Amino acid sequence: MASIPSSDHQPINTTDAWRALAAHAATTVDGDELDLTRLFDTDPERAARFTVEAAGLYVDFSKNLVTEETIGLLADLADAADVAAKRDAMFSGRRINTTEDRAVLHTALRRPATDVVEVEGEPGVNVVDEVHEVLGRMSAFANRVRSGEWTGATGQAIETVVNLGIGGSDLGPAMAYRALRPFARPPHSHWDLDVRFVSNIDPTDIHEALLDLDPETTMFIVVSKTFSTIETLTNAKTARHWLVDALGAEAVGRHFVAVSTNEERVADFGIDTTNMFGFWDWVGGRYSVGSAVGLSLMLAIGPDGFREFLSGMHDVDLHFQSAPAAENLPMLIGLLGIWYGNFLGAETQAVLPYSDHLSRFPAYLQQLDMESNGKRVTKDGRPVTVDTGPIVWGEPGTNGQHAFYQLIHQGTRLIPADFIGFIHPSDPIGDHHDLLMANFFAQTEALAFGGNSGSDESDLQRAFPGNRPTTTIVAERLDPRTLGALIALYEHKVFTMGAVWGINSFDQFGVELGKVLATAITPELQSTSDLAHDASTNALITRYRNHRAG
Ligand code: G6Q
Repeated sequence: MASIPSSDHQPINTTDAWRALAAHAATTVDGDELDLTRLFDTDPERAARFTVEAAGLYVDFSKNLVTEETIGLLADLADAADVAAKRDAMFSGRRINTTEDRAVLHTALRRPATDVVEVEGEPGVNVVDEVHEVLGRMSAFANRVRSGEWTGATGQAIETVVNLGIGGSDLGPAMAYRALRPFARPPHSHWDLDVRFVSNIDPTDIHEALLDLDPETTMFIVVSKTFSTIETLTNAKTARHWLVDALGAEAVGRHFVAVSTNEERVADFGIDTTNMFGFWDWVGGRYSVGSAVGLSLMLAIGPDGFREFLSGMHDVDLHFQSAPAAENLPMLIGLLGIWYGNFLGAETQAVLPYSDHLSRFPAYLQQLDMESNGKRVTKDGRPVTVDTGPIVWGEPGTNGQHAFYQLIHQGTRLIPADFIGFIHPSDPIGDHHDLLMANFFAQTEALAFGGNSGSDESDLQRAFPGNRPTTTIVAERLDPRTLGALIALYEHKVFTMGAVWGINSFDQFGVELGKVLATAITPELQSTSDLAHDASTNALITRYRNHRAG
């Protein structure tokens, strides 16, 4: 097992770097030195100096509440926490997920075939070879389905793919499919391969997904790392009944494939393991969209599109590994998160994509960030001494503008926000895109510089104080490569923050608790046995039982 870096044995807030930032925060806030209007007025070069471009992403940090000194001190903090050494340990296959004794190698999923990476303690096994072997099988399969060569049991081509998975086995491909739908038409075909995602155990989810589908042209991908998740297995059983009722049991092999690390359970479920695509324990669920978990995405956008998506991730991996902290996009975004969360009192982080295709991106980042850094114990088992992961939330613009932006503009809380926009529209129609982007630029301007300030009371109601921090991320267009880059940007942002706090960003015991608790209550709902919960839970279950029976 990888040893815990010595920097993690010292509480981060007792380091000189942390104290220097605390002192800097006190003087700059009290001295009103973080006033964006003044910072821009006194430094005509500010926009240029606080903008970094890498991997196709143009990121303007200048509307953040920072000076060059702040960035220098944050870089010192990254040094004190050994972020670069921890990053290198992750990329090289060290078992940095110490509670589960696992390597963390989602970055190996997007490496070129010529690279070599071995998991610590497993010499001689190049995981990159294994990755490319599975990618090759996925590509061959995707080509067969997309060309119509793979047929269902009655000889018809597949027109709809239903992904059955939850959490990390759903959010990544669901978000990415929504983002890249304009790239989803198989060449020479007359139909768009429709991909649907069923995750919730609520029967409505699968009911509505199957309502208008034809079993003869439908394929199910059961995605579960463990192949023991109750939601996914329940949905998979329901889907199998639906198919078998229509086409008979012998049809299952043509209509079901699996993505999992657990071959035995896949076989027990009745899926032919030649139609199974594997991945590895060193790929965490929320980091798995670049593995076979992304099979539904590959079926939609094709193997070439999927490889572009992986290349975008790899571009950011290389940048994260090589750029100095002050020019390193994921590190900067992560360190700004530390600045706002730990020194300026922000509790949340908004993510506001100006693209309807990114409507699931905030939810995706919510899992990535909150499941990774929602931790209260450091890697060496002591309670943390500072606040950790922020609450991540957001909605696409301009919808959010007509809803919650009020609070960001005029509320009492500090809400740092990332704005994400594109030069070219995914779906060019009239002047929609210019109108969208006019709002995008106007919002960050108003948040930074405010307006309408007056002195009498009615003016105050209408005044916008400004000085609300934003980071603006602009890319040419939302294509597979750009989406890959955006995902890796945030993965490594989350890594950076976890590394500074000295926590393990790669386990998720909180998620696992939910799986255990519900399993205990399910039989109680279907019996009249005595209940031994707290009084509230007993009363709720009893009411449910009585009213269900009624
Ligand atoms: C992700 C989490 C969690 C997980 C789901 C599904 O990092 O661990 O969201 O992905 O609980 O698990 P399975 O893939 O094992 O079904």
